[in-house]
Amino acid sequence: MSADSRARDDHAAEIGASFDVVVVGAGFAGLYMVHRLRGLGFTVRVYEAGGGVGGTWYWNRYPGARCDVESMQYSFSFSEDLDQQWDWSEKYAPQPEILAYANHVADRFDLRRDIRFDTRVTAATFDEDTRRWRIETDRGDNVSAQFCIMAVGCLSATNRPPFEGLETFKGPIYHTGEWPHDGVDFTGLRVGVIGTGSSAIQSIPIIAQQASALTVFQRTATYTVPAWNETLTPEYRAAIKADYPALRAKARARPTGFYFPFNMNPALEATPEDRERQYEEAWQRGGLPFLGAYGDLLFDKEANDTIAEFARRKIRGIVKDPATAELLCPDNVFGCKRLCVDTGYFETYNLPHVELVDVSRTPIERFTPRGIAVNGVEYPVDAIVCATGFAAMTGSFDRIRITGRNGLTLAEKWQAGPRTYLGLATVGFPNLFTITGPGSPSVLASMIQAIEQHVDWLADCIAHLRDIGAASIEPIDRYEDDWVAHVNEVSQVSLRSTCSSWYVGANIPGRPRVFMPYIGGFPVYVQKCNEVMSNGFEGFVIDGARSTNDAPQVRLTERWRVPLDVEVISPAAIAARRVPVV
Ligand code: N01
Repeated sequence: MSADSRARDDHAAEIGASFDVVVVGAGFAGLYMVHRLRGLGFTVRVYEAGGGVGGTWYWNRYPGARCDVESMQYSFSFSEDLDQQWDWSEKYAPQPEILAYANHVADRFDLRRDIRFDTRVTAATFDEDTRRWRIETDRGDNVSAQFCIMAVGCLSATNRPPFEGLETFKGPIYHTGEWPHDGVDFTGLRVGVIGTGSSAIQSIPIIAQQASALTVFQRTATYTVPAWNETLTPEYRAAIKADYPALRAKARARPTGFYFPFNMNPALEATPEDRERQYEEAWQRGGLPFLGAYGDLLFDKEANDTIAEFARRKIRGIVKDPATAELLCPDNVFGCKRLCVDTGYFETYNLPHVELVDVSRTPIERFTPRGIAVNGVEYPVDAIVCATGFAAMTGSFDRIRITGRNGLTLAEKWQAGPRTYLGLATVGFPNLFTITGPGSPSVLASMIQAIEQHVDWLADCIAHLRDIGAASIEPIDRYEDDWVAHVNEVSQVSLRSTCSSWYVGANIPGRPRVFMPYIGGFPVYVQKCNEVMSNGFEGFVIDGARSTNDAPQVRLTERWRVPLDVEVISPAAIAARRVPVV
């Protein structure tokens, strides 16, 4: 059944029902979580605000949406049969195909029966007497669970800037992150797009094909690398499938959680001619691996200047109008904001009906009934697309009233920035877990790998707690403080911490400026999680366990043991500032 063909979920409100685990969200994280928990015999209820599974890929249906990690890797790795039987059509699959994959997974593993769709969790409250969570939804559900798992996504809560005069605009206003399910036909319309991040860069070339006029409002110019997307041949797929586990293992050993060849040498030790050749080759391979051209690009500003200048030369070579080309040339650190991957983005500005408006110095003044005003000029448009991004990492938590011990809310605790232990849990909120939460590699790794590692860790953890009859688990202050300090310290060695990106919450005025994902690399992080578990959940206090003289038995999911024969990027390499990350 496709997500779109479903009737609205009309389940009667469940009041007083009790589960082992409630999972919030049925994106890739929620889907795999319910699969693992059910396999372990736990009772689970999943609540999903959308009308179907898929999370990000359910909501982000804007034209041109597709992944920018190669599909053969941007997919679940937990089932060899699934890997073997699913065929990706393109190097970077389009959104409908990724959504179809999510639906296939839900059907194949019979996951829907535990999911309540069209149901948004509004509150989660910890009851200190019972040590259970009470979960409430906008449909009147009021249930309890020993564990509550937030699988709410890192980029889910849309950022809708409160432009003045918004309500006066006569035409439709769309947000890329909440795109109409029936699609939008811009044929013959004058369209305004606000923003030039990944969503805009993917959608602008397609919208330009339909619109009679397209005006792009740019606040910050963006670095983007060609995708060189292509159809996958049966031979290519077969070659990977012949030893898929090997590719998956290599991917897990990479700082990014996905595999691509990279060069650990420093850019500044190469001659200008060698650098040029290296960058050109990397550009011709395209995509996010472009940042792997040298090992020091995100650590040494001088090295970074060389790749930034190369990228600017490319822009000037593509965009014919020199003034437009200059406006499109970013002047910030290359890869500091999330690198974009495009198909024909810069070329779009050579079309006669496409205009670029700089709003970096004079911001958008207001929406008018017929358009958008900037610096006293009204740009007439029939429809507006806000490609303005998300309240990243913490925005999805802000939409739920989460109350832990002593009446403390998560919003209060995270007022100055999110605080977690390993991005998995937070002091004051026992038995509450976050999948790819702030403080974990999450958005700096291939998301599906990051999700699977968290889900497996949590499944192993919850099974262990059941084995020992424990009532609750909660991080210890000191360990959380140390982890938050470590996440912050590691971020300082990277140039990524230097610009106003959504990684630091700076895309939205008023949010605390904190580098939220863990930048120390995926395998280093996985090893840390493994150690914590192997040491009997070091850094957590476990309450109410049966007394036993046995040493704690842990159930670490085998594939997350980092094999000794893979090259792991070590903390020493990070300190030496030689880590190609994307
Ligand atoms: O959002 P963004 P996104 N006035 O925050 C501008 C993932 N993703 O949805 O840079 C004018 O990147 C804002 O300007 P500035 C990926 O991780 C992946 O595009 O803040 N402009 C910026 O240009 C990505 O990074 C894919 O100065 C305003 C844009 O809006 C993340 O999601 C595809 C403004 C927002 O860009 C977010 O991407 C899509 C204002 N008031 C997304 N407010 C793949 O390819 C904001 N902007 C897999």
